[in-house]
Amino acid sequence: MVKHHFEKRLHVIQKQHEKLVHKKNKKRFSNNGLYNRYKNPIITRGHIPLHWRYDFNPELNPHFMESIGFNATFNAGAIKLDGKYLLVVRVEGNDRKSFFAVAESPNGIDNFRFWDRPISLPQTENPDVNVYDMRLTNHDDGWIYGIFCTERKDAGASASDTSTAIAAAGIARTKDLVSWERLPDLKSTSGQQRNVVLFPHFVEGKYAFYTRPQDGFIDVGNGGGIGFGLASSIKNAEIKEEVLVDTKQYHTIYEVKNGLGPAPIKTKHGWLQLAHGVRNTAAGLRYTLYLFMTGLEKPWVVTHKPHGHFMAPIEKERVGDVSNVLFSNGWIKDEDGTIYIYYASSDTRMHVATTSVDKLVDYCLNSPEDNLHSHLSVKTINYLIDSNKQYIKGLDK
Ligand code: M1P
Repeated sequence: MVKHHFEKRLHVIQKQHEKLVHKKNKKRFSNNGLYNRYKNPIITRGHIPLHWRYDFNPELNPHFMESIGFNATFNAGAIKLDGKYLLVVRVEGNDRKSFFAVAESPNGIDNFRFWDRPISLPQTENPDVNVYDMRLTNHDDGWIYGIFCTERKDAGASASDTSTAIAAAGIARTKDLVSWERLPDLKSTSGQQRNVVLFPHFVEGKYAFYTRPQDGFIDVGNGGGIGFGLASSIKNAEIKEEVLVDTKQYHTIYEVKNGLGPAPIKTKHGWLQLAHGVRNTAAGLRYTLYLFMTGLEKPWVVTHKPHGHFMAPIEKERVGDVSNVLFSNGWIKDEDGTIYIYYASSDTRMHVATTSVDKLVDYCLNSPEDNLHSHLSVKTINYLIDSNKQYIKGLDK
């Protein structure tokens, strides 16, 4: 009887799992024409392999109950290797600890399946309490780097303060996403670091990082934002000086904070950059994605920046563990110019949107900037209305 119960549950759960993993995705029509969303999320907690969750021994687990629970799968780094679309997913357990696990797809839009085991990340002498949000960079030096946030309890906090953490950029490198070498955390003078991204090329013979000098206690001027700095060595990476690339600003979508997403994509017009901006609302923080371009020779100088957000949470994306959040730290450019944007909604599940280098460059080059005042926004709209009227009048002639 018990055996029958075990087998029945096992059968149902396996069937459900396989159905979910093999579910085909469907491109949705896009009104803005900038990118296409897809019908289904690509990775959810339901994708976590069953052998990570259930004890398959009926003697030990006669009711076939889940013994290790998972809460969310989000904020994934992305890379294409040997023709496979690979995401290094932030997996969060029911115990609130995040870790990294690779999920692989043959086409980048569906059939994502986790590898056999999560990544066993080597530790430094100061063990991580929590790790999250890895950015992958295929660097000129031949390594694939994973830069991620590592958090530990603030040793200086009072005994009654059980939540203050110190965040730093952890650095690990690999050739295959299976074996990882851990290097010392990034050191910088601007306090804590989150959202750090390694630039793929050497700059002045040094490793170049996009940083986020705004979490810490040291005032970097202009209120902080996305920064950029150089480190002579990666084995002991230290940034002594950061310049600001994109500062947070009053009454914008990045008024409270911003951070770079994935490593930039090179185009002949400049580097495409995807970032998230955070603003406050009465309902809490709102995270949206925005796009800008930096110079080819000076990848720390913004050359084009369309107004406002490029992508914001819609429909079911709006709700989750931390609602009203879109976050992206991974994208892949294919040989034919297709770009796969991997984004998470509300710190809960992963999605994909597809677009192309041409479309994103066109958007960066030709969309109006944020002129920071309502009356100037109206002026920009009127400019488009006028030129449309003139064009349509010309058609009538
Ligand atoms: O909850 C939203 C995001 O909050 C943090 O991002 P940031 O440091 O830019 O504010 C991170 O915890 C991120 O993982 C999370 O998605």
